[in-house]
Amino acid sequence: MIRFLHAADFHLDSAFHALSPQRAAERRRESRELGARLAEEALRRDADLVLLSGDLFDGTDSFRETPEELARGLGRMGVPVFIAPGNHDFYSPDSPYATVAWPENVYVFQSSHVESIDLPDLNCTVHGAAFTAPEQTTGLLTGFAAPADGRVHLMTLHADVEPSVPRYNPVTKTEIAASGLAYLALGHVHAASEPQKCGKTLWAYPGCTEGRGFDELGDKGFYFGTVSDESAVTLEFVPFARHRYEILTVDVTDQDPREALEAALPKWTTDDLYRILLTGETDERGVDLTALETVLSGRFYALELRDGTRVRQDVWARAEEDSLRGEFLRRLRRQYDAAKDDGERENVTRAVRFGLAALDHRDIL
Ligand SMILES: [Mn+2]
Repeated sequence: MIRFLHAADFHLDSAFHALSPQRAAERRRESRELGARLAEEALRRDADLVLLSGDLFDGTDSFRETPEELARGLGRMGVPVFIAPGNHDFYSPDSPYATVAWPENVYVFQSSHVESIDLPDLNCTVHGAAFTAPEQTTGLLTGFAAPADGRVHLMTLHADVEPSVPRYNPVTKTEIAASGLAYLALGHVHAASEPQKCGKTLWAYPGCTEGRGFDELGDKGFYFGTVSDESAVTLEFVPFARHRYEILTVDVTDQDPREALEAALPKWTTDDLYRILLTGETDERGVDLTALETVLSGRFYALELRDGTRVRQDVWARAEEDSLRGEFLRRLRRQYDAAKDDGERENVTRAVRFGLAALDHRDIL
């Protein structure tokens, strides 16, 4: 039996634009420890080989320490490691794959033709190919068929399965079924896919190892797999991200916003980045986002609060009053009813709150 670790899309040295400069620098520093952390996992799980399916670096101009640090980590694994460069980290003479000294156990595919490396001790052949430019419009798997030689055949590729536009190594399910591979280890899609079968070939995307924004939510990690001598594959998803991005919507109607929010949160959030949207109805004072943020921010790695609440119906009810307040509410009610979208309604809601606060000589939140 062969035990393998399959990971992809590290995107090391990503800019993390949405974070504070301090947090962004911290996350880039942390991300450089990924190789060492993965090595620990590979050793602890007794992996026989490691498949890395591209986009390990976010760009071709990464800091020099980043690939050096990754090379050191992968060297510590002590087992064969195969890298198939992707569109962000395509192989070229200037790429870190060519300019950094990679340890002997690391094999980087360099050409846009499938190469095959035999591992006789494991009765296994590992196939792979590289992006050599930011785009690869023809499929690298096209025409490939592993020989029926009794060996276990694995492949690592950065690829897009049945894409609408063929820019990133388009691969068809028919080609996967015809490949004769036991496992096709893919990279490129940042959400982990379920293991899928085409013919006798299992394939999967492990997704990225760390989310980088609110479009990459929840657990991120890698696949750990086994292949039997008969080429039967099992896969286990291993959550591995240091920080998760989560979006939470909390209805604060008739509740203290802080209590409603705390009730909706899981226990451990200190390592995670949260976007919390408050919805529902509030009185004319609305929600004090700044105060909420002050008391809660320590519970998160980063917190972003958004106010999507509406003013309660009984606030509008006073539009009937024959007073400045009534006149003000009547005018805004007309604007609210005529609003074309949520954004406009939010603006009117804000105007109601500010206006009523001014009329009552209250401080606005
Ligand atoms: Mn990619």
